[in-house]
Amino acid sequence: ANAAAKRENLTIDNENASVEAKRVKADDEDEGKDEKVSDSEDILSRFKTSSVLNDSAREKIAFIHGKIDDQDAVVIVEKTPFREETLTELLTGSKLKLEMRNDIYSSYQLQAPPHLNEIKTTVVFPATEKHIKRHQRQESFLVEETGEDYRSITLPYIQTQSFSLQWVYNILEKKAEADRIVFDDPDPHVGFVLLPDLKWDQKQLDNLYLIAIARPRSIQSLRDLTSEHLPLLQNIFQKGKEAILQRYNLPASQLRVYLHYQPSYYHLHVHFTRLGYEAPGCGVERAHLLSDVVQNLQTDPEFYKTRTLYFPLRADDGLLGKFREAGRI
Ligand code: GTA
Repeated sequence: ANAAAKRENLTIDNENASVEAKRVKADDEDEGKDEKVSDSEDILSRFKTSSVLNDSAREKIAFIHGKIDDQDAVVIVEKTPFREETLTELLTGSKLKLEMRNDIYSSYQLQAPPHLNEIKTTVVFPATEKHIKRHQRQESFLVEETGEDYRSITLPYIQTQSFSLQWVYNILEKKAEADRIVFDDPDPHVGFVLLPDLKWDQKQLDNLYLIAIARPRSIQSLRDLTSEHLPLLQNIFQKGKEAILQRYNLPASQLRVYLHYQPSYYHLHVHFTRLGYEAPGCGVERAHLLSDVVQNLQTDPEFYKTRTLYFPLRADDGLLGKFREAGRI
């Protein structure tokens, strides 16, 4: 295709905190011509499904493993929340197919126009074995990790087995997602980049999800934090909250700000999610509130180096195998 790639540039209107989507053309050579041209739009036409790794009727999400040109891929499809500002159009502008009627009750299949019936889709391609495994439905086990376990079991494992951080460096170096950045503090010691998380389509604030990626590259996780990092953490907390208030008109009292332990990606980052939204991984067994982390480090500079931390690991996680081999579970 000779046409240019397009991207969705979503902006939030501060005044009424409603989200407004604006289509921006990266190259306007083909104005008004072919809509289906960028990589992301035709990559799935070559997708051959191998298996459904996991799905949830309640969350309306499915994780699918397949191949694209004989290479592994993972596709995540997720039905998105309703948007208040399009509900009227959805009800008045759709076709209704009657399923049953009984007295004052009736049920229908509503056939919505395509622009009100979008499915958020994430493609991981080429995907590694680890990407495929981590989306598979599986039992989890709670692990108890002492500071010594971290040094002797976890650290050697994550040094060899972690996901690539290329996407993180691309963001920090503005090689990817530069147009999505909400706030950027360039300071090499306390700076960070705040931007929408991959999981958020930015269409509504109900499931707001941003991540703040720290500029220093040497902090892998909560375990590396000491009181020396308090200025960085406080800067992320303060400026992150201010940027979200300014851009989305959401006060700090509406936010859940936390770190994961274990994270999937071992480069320090902080999750900012809407309080009312049950984001994946926001449970007590994995999320550590940033305000607690700050207080713990103020009380004990070595808190996270010495304390026993608890977290769930999936049955086929290699790290769980290492804890088993060491007789720690
Ligand atoms: N902006 O390229 C990226 C990108 N990547 C590769 C990851 N993230 C990205 N954000 C941007 N661009 O919140 C985000 C992730 C995550 C954060 C890393 O960075 O979405 P973490 O290291 O603590 O890892 O945080 P976490 O939270 O475990 O991430 P993971 O494993 O991706 O998600 C946890 C659970 O969420 C999964 O088990 C699954 O149930 C669910 N999930 C995963 N991906 C999706 C998805 N695309 N849509 C919906 N649910 C998903």
